Amino acid sequence: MSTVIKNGTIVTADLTYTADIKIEGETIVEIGPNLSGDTVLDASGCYVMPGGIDPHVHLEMPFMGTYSSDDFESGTRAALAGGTTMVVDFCLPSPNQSLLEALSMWDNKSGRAHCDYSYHMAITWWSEQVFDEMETVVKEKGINTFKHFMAYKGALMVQDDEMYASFQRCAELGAMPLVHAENGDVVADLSAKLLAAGNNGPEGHAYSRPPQVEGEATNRAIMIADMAGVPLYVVHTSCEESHEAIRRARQQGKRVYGEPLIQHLTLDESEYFDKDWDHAARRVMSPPFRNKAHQDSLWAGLQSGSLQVVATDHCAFTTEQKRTGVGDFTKIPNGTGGLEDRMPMLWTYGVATGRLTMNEFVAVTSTNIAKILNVYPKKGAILVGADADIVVWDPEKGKTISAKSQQSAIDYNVFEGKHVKGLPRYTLTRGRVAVEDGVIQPKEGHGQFVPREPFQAVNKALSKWKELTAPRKVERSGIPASGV
Ligand code: DUC
Ligand code: ZN
Ligand code: ZN
Ligand code: ZN
Repeated sequence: MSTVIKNGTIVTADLTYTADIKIEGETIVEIGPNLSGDTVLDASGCYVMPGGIDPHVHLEMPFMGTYSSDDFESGTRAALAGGTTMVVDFCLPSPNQSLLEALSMWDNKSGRAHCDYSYHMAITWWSEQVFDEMETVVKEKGINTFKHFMAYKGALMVQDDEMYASFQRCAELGAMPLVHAENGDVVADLSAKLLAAGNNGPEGHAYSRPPQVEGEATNRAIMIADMAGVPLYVVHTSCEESHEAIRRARQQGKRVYGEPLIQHLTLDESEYFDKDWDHAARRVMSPPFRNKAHQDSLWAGLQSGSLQVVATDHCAFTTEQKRTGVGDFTKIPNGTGGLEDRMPMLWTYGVATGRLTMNEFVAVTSTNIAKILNVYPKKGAILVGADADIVVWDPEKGKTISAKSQQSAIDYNVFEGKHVKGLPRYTLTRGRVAVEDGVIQPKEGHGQFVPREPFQAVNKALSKWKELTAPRKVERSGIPASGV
């Protein structure tokens, strides 16, 4: 059985051209004019692009005393509805838990996925056991990325010595560290001071996490990565301070990547000063939304290439869950949704406004991520032999975003009321049509784990730090006698 996508304009990260695409089973087998097949999908008036990859989601994640409310079922259904065909979740071992045991818990949850997925492994504690298990995770489990939380003091936060040790281990194994870059000590101190002063509303969350805490941590992680001899991926880059550090590192030849979220690109800090508590608390996430100057910096980074990827950090909590934090903003579960809306929002606010070209859109929603995570060209490509993860994008199809019609399990949407233009006509996940004429055709369990090989060349792109600071043995005569 073959499927042909006809009459569309193919848009990849570097080309725009007219051709049909033929799919057999799960794979693209031919690209060219006048193809025929058993099933024909009409892409007239549409752009045919690699399906989106969201490299940063938290599905059914245990966090802040609860679980994020979208699981692999609703989360991947939301992904497909918005044109995303692969997600990367975070496997989060609890303190003292074996990485491999945590992984088997994640495998139990992900079996319901509608689209393909992978995991980043979080380093939430440090020991010889973790050091040893990292090798199995990389060599046998197909995971080449390790996440480090520099914030969430007393819970997920790693210390600098642990981070340095883990980064060196990543270097040995051909893995890449990721960081949630916020200075957790400063956040804890600012939070305590705000609460003591009676500032306990959701806006306190934003005051407790100014751009400086992110800039400091990003700089620190970049320097530690350089000393460990490993590249670095900075998740949810939200401000100029962090972007500036990434930009400078890249200019120096360091392999450092930055990932703005669609939320930070399109929503600003005024959301926290809305008069009702629920509105603000629903938008509490870390890092918090910033002002317009920071947003401009993020857009500029995508345009110039100093930032490479747009993600969501999808971590959805209901209003009821958010209300755990009434009277104490530090107890509001951190996280917002966005999986279904990332691609339409970025198209509307990026491509339709002229900030991004269509090719840049494909790069930052799919191809760059596939390359950075080492799954290209199986994912992120329209090429013969690639997985048929494809979105047929109708630039004329619009809607007003509303919680009433979303796939996500929560009761609100942070983009509520925003009008988007540009939506999937078809979304294909490994050849299966999961969105048809805009209507979702879900199939639980269709999604498969995508293993990711260790990186080959990553440890070569370092600064000259090691050479420049290599210890020199100094021969001395005249050593003073002790006690002099
Ligand atoms: N930030 C959030 O807002 N939620 C999940 C974890 C994180 O770092
Ligand atoms: Zn984070
Ligand atoms: Zn409101
Ligand atoms: Zn996250």
